[in-house]
Amino acid sequence: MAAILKGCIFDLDGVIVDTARYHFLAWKRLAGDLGFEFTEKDNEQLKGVSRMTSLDILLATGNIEKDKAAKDRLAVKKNEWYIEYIRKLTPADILPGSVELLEELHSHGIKCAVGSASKNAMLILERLRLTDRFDVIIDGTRVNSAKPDPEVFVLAAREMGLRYDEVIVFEDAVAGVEAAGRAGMKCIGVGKPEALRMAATVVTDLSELNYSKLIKIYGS
Ligand code: B16
Ligand code: MG
Repeated sequence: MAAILKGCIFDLDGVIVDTARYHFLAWKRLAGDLGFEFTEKDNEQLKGVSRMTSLDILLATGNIEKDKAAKDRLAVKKNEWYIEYIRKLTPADILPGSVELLEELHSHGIKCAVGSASKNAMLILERLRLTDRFDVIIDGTRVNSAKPDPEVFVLAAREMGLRYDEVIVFEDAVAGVEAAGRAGMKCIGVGKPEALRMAATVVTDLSELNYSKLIKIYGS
C-alpha cells in the first residue's frame, strides 16, 4: 500500500528563522580574538553541523590547535555571544510562509516537528513564539550524533509515531539533506538548488509551498 504523508519535520536555523547570520557574527568574533579572519564563505561549511564540529572547522581554517579544555572554553564563549543576538529575536524574524504552512498542515491533520542540531532551539522557538505550534521538538540536546547522522530526524518521526516514509523533511544544509536521505525520508531543500542537489525539490522559502504542492512532491 502506498504511504500517505502524515508528518513534516522542519530544520530550524535556515528554514524557520535565519540565525546563520548570528552564528557567523559570533564565530567571526571568536576568530578575531584568535587572530585570524573568518569570512562568510568559510561560514558556509558550518551550516547544519554541531557546535563542536563548527569549532573544529573554524580552528582548522585558522591553522590553530587547541586541547579539549580550551575548545570547551571557546565554544562557551562563542555561545554566549550568539545568545546575546538570539535573545533579541521576535516573531517578526520568522521566515516567510512558515506560520501559514504550519497552520495549513495542522488543519489537514499533518503532524509537525522540529529537527534541529541546535542546543539553543528551545530558546529560539520561545523568542519566535512558535513552541506550541509543534507536536514534537528534537534539538541538539536530545541527540548523540549530529547531522549528517539521521538520528535527529529518526527521533522526530518516532516521537510523532510515524514511519520514515510517512514524513517529509525541510532542510537548508547539505548535512541535513544527507541526514534525511540516510533515514530514507523525502527531503525538500530550502535555499540554493546548486547546494542542495540531493533534495527532492528546492524552494527559496516556505512561502513557495502549500499542502497540495507538498502532496504532489511527496507522491512524486
Ligand atoms: P548551537 P539547525 C544548527 O541548527 C545550525 O545550522 C548550525 O550552524 C549550528 O552550528 C548548530 O545548529 C548548532 O547550534 O550552537 O545553537 O547548538 O540548522 O540544525 O536548526
Ligand atoms: Mg539549518
